[in-house]
Amino acid sequence: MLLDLKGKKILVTGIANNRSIAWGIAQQLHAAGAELGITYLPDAKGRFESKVKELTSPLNPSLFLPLDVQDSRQIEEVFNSVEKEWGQLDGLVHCLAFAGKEELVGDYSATTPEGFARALEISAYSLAPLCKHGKNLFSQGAGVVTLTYLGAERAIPNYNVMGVAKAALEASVRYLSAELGPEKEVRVNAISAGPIRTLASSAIGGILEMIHNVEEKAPLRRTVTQTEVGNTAAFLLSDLSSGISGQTIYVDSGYCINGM
Ligand code: NAD
Ligand code: IMJ
Repeated sequence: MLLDLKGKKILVTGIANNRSIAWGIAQQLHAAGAELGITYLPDAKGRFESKVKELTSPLNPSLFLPLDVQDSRQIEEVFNSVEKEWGQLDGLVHCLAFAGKEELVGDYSATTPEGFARALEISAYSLAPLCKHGKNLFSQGAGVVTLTYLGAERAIPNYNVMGVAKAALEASVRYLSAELGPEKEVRVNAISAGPIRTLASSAIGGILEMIHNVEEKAPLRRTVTQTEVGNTAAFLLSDLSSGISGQTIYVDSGYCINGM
């Protein structure tokens, strides 16, 4: 097999349910032979934990850990476990974002400083501490992949502060790529996915309109699937992409090439 992740230990964040993009990624990484570690966002009632555990158990993850990226102790504990159980890290998937609902409707100028800080902290900043803690554990040629959206570079209705966060995330990918490349050829890249119906998109006004727009105008005349994003993540975490770092790769049916 050309695309081979056998022997690679990869940590996947951002699985909430069976529609999550991170779930599509985890399945394709598993299919390519990777050994997986899964993190979930802990909540008071433990509902996410049991749901994500049940969903991911067919992939036999060798690590299953709570991670709220706003909690620096949890970040430390995740990497302590990676060090103890794996001793190395060959891949990291950052597939999470959050902004307050009220920030994702109406005027961008109405964004509050608290709303701005929270969206940027969770959706963009979090990649930096994950890479910092991963630094000593990354193997030669390890990969980091994050998820972004076209709203980073175009004004897309209601995306608002998330667009600003994704712009910061894409810039972070370039800075982290410059930082992590020299020593061990660790590569950092982003996948810019087209609109997909997930928990994080279905709650949004105008998502169906955006999807219809893609179906009418994208070169492929259809939306993309979680599996297609997963296949690109597998490529970016494999040795097949050994020359690629600091990039944003579009998995969007070609939508972003259109002039209008
Ligand atoms: P999702 O709701 O399934 O995933 C979002 C994840 O973020 C959830 O698992 C949630 O638990 C996690 N999360 C939120 N706050 C967190 C925190 N403080 N700490 C740790 N985890 C936290 O939705 P999705 O669409 O699969 O989103 C995954 C990524 O894909 C996001 O970065 C999103 O911006 C990006 N993306 C989505 C689309 C789309 O149309 N769905 C398009 C392009 C990019
Ligand atoms: C999100 C908002 C506005 C327009 C949007 C989206 N379009 C798409 C999304 C057109 C495709 C989904 N997307 C790319 C995201 O990154 C979503 C992030 C997000 C979603 C929610 C919904 C529920 C909530 N907070 C959120 N924070 C971030 O409370």
